[in-house]
Amino acid sequence: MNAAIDRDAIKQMVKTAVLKTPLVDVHTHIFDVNFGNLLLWGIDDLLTYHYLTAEVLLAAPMPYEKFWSLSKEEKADYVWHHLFLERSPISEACRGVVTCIQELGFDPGERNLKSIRSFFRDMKAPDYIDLVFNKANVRKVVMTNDPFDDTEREIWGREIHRDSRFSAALRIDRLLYDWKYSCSMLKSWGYEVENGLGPWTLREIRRFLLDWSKRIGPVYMAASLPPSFLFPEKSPCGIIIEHCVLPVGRELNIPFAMMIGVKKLVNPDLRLAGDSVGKCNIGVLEKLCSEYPDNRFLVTMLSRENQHELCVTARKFSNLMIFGCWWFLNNPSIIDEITRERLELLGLSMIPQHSDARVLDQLLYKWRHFRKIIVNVLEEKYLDLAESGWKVREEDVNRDVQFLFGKTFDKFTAIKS
Ligand code: HDL
Ligand code: ZN
Repeated sequence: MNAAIDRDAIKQMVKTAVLKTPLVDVHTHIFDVNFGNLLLWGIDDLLTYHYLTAEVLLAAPMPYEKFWSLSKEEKADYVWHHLFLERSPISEACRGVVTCIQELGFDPGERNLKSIRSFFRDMKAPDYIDLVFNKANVRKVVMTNDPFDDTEREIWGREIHRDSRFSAALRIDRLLYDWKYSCSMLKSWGYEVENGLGPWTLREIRRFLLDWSKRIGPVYMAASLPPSFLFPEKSPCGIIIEHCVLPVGRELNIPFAMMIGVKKLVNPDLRLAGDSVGKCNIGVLEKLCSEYPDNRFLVTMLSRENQHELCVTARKFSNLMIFGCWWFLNNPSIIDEITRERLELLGLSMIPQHSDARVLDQLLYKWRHFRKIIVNVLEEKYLDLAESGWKVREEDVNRDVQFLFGKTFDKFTAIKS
């Protein structure tokens, strides 16, 4: 007869393990202090996050060019007034700001934006990075590094002392999807490339990828891809992936991170907030994983409708690792659903979440909100195990959470943990 299950003890093990395990955030848009103003932080950057831009222009429409002409503080005031004071901040992006304010020791109930702003006036970026990483219990983040961004490229050209908490990722969207532009840029940087993507040009693109990999030491190469992404394809994207990205990935032993399903700028007037979502063809992933067994693929998909088939596909290929509840999926109701189906179909062989943080402070809320959800889901899974007679031990739960919170990623990207 099974010993009585100590349900409270199991719940406590899970909660403790999830809260105390420092995690790796495998995809963000934040930068270490070398990158100056590219690192966004503080209440006004939080309030002008593009998710909130979209939401405030629903609640309180104004002509786009008028909104974009406002200063950052004026935009933040507009968001605060219409989304926090005129109505409850009930959306996930609004709730996130409230959580950040609370995490920083303020009483959000006072609704006092002025006093929160004064806190940031004396704060310095290096100190705030330490504060946020410690409070969010994050041990490492992966940046998004775009060689075609002029500001970023200039900084990488300097002798910089890297912060080991910030890993690099080589982001190649523009190489794949704006070949005319990126061809001209590569030419200006001394690569002998032609529009025609002949053998010599492909060799030079590989040299470009290798040069940048040497410069920034990426843990993966990454690109966001549209719902219509097909492979193989006689397009610049398809040709460059086949003849440049995949060979370089094998040579450097780093994965290609494909973030699939974004429909760029369905409303261009919203700028960064103007992208939308579409379901993609999972067969493309089956083909890539099966035909390139020596490449590894980190994959996240934007459409909720792709999630179950993505889980099933991840069961078929050990060179495929799925990650995160990306962007429009990063909401409690969907995170709960996706995390359950991933644990049920993949066990611990998946990376449950990334923050996609664009503002440093967002690590505070995105991870607090996610930890709350995965505690509930894991409690249920371990209690189910216990009811089947398995002895749930604290050291096992700690080990499992370490897998989910970074060890699996480090192993898949061949990084020493
Ligand atoms: O392409 C990406 O990396 C996306 O995450 C976009 O940056 C998007 O704008 C975003 O911030 N999503 O959370
Ligand atoms: Zn992103």
